[in-house]
Amino acid sequence: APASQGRIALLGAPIEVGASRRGALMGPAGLRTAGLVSVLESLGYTVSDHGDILPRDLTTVDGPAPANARFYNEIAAWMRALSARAYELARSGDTPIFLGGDHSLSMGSVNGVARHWQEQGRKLFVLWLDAHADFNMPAISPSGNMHGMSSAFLCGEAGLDDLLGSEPRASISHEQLSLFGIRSIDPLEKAAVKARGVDIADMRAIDEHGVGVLIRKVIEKVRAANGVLHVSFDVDFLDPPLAPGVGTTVPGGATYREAHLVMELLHDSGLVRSMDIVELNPFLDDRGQTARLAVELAGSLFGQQITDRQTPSNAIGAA
Ligand code: EXY
Ligand code: MN
Ligand code: MN
Ligand code: MN
Repeated sequence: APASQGRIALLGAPIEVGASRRGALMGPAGLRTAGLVSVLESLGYTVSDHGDILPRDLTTVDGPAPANARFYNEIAAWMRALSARAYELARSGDTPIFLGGDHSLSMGSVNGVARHWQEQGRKLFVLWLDAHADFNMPAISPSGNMHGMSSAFLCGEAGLDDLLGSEPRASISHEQLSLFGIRSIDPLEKAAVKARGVDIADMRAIDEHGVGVLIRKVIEKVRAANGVLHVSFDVDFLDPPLAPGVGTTVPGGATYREAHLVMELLHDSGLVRSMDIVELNPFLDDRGQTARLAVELAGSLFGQQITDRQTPSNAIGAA
């Protein structure tokens, strides 16, 4: 194995009530079964698996819930616990990977990680690899499903203001969010993304320019601000035939090589400090193929190379 690369901490969050279909609670187990720990160890990391946060560990929330936010109280309880754990893991110096569970979990994981970096005087940028923008809020969501609200919540959009209770809310500006791979967006959500000027690489832009150019733009933005990067990877970013194990497939997603190249370039940037892997639904998967691809892609994000030819000469930041 290569020389020590540092420490990675895994934390599972088997939450599924943010989505409309059940089964994402099996996601953390699916990722472990597909070999996540051994892939990361083979790359030279020391991996500590902190297991899953469990419903019995949560402090009950039973206040009044905002309208059109399904399972608000349950999700609030998850997010308070997750934000606190994410903050502690980031502060320990480990690189945390949060295993979902549906995408609502990022409201807690990213908030906690961002709080840590804010204390260090570094801005946390968030790359949202997803078929969806997840930029709804209760006032505009067509479904009330909270996994469709997480990126907007993180940017401080109004409507879920007490979600984190006494857990400090990190401030992430719209400029720190990059949506990537988007191909399904609701009408009012589209207007909101546009009004806020959120940076968005939709699938048409990817078709026109290629993922290499567009990911380098994200990397340049982070580097110019002396920031660090969190990668929030929704497996529905991938094209459905490659990744059937997700409740919200949308045609026309990232190909196998596009997805790997995104991860390889992000690795070479040296800016990635944390990751979510979300929306894997093993109940819908085909013989583990989606789980295995998600693990492969995590491998590329953390340094797996085809020919061990590290940092192509044309990559951003190449010596
Ligand atoms: N935009 C739709 C909604 O808000 O209901 C669908 C959201 C699906 C979200 C998935 C996790 O990325
Ligand atoms: Mn999502
Ligand atoms: Mn999605
Ligand atoms: Mn703004």
